[in-house]
Amino acid sequence: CKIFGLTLICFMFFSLICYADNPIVQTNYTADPAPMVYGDTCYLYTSHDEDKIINNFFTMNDWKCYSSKDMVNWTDHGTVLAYTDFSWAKGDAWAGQCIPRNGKFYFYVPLTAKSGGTAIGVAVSDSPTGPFKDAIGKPLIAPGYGNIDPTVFIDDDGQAYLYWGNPDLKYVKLNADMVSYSGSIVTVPLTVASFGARSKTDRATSYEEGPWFYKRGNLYYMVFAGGPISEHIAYSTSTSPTGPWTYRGKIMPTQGSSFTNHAGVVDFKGNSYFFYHNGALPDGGGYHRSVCVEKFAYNADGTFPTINMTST
Ligand code: FUB
Repeated sequence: CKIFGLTLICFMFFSLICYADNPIVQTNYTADPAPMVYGDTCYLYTSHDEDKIINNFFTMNDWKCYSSKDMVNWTDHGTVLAYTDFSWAKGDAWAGQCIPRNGKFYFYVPLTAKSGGTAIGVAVSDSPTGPFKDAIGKPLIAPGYGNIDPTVFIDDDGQAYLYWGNPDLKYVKLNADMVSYSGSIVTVPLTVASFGARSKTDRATSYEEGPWFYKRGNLYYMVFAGGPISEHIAYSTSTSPTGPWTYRGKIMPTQGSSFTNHAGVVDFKGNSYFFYHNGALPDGGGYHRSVCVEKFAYNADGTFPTINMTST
């Protein structure tokens, strides 16, 4: 009985610790969470804010990977890709997303090109934990303006889509090889009906950046960071992977000390999880961010509940 009592107290204690364990990563500043469910594991790819901030801006050189089988205990797989792995890039390892296809793992990442402008590269690996290497030796999306924050999704019919961008939201249809695309780049019409009204006139809608594209049932979701800054997270839905989109409202209000936020959403082992970032670690803030996760349940009609940060 005494042992049982002790066990019960220990269980309650550790349960409390485990579920209060935001930020997920407390050994590095991490941002831009991109969860990927593969088999019985949730992999979490993050960008990485360096400890030393240069010129009061993002100082970001590489991407990290973590994994969990229970959303409580996480394994650190270290750095799995860096801007230096792309011969054509000169820095700015910002928000990426990885996806499995045919036994390989394709990691789409934005970079600043040596020739100038932002571009999207694709790296490939035989393992979700890398090592990843540049798949094509050149940008997948050529250098231009605002080519950041790629999100990738493969539809039930096998067609893969890559969306990205700030201030525009763009997409292409990827070929089955996942390292090339067909057709031209499409710019999504940013209307208030599709992406919500903005409280300032600097942009047409609340869409700012950080799209996260996926499908649940027959509905396509575009979760995104909304402005003006400081960012909140909002979403739109569509019955087609290419829109038109209908604005559905805010998910996570502006909270915490990071002026950006960036979401990733997955279902894993029967539950839904909402990943985001904030400035919750000591010395945290806009250039020292931390990735967090909240378990949530969709409303019966497929809409999101409001999700608040449990640590800021
Ligand atoms: O991490 C750098 C940039 O901040 C990302 O590309 C945006 O989504 C925002 O999180």
